[in-house]
Amino acid sequence: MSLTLAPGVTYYPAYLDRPAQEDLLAAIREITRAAPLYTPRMPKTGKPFSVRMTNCGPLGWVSDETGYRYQPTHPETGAPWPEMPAMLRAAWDELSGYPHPPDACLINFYEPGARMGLHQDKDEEEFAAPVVSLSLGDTALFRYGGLDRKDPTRSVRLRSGDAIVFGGPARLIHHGIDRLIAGSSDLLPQGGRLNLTLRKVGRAL
Ligand SMILES: O=C(O)CCC(=O)C(=O)O
Ligand SMILES: [Mn+2]
Repeated sequence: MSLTLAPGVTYYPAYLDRPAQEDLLAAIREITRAAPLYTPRMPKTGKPFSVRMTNCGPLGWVSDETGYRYQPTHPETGAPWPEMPAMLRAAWDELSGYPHPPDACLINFYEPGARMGLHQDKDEEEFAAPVVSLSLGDTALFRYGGLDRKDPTRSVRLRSGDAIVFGGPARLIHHGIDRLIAGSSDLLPQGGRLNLTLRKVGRAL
């Protein structure tokens, strides 16, 4: 089942059932053993993000004082990012409508008080591919607006197992996470939320 929230924004409530969420969580735990969550910093100011991050796949999104970018290695360990689990590739194939594999999966970990300000995903070269996002753990208030930062916004609650895809006319919409709803899921024993965003970074040949 899917709902079109706006042109190019498709929401798939309960896309992953509980066993699939548990499998994905196990795969993420393995990834974080090889590529630990780290605290990114804002370009220029160096202010730490409240969200911790890691990546899997050939490329990973990182942020530090020098800027935002994709790179093939973990910023702290220097090791290549772990492989993307097959179930993420399967989700991309099912949801993206795009004929090439993703080359990056950003993994965001939100502790109960973490948030993510309104932003656009625009560090990729290939905007013909959508962004496919999966949520695990506590429900989050996802805010989305338009191409202009000042456009009106709406919000949707992303629950554990939900998927949301934004592409086509919505590929560059502003979006962010206002807050988590504490205690809304028992998937993560300590609470909090994981979000995975699959992206095609480089141009397809
Ligand atoms: O956590 C989310 O649902 C959104 C994450 C996001 O927008 C990003 O990582 O660029
Ligand atoms: Mn984003």
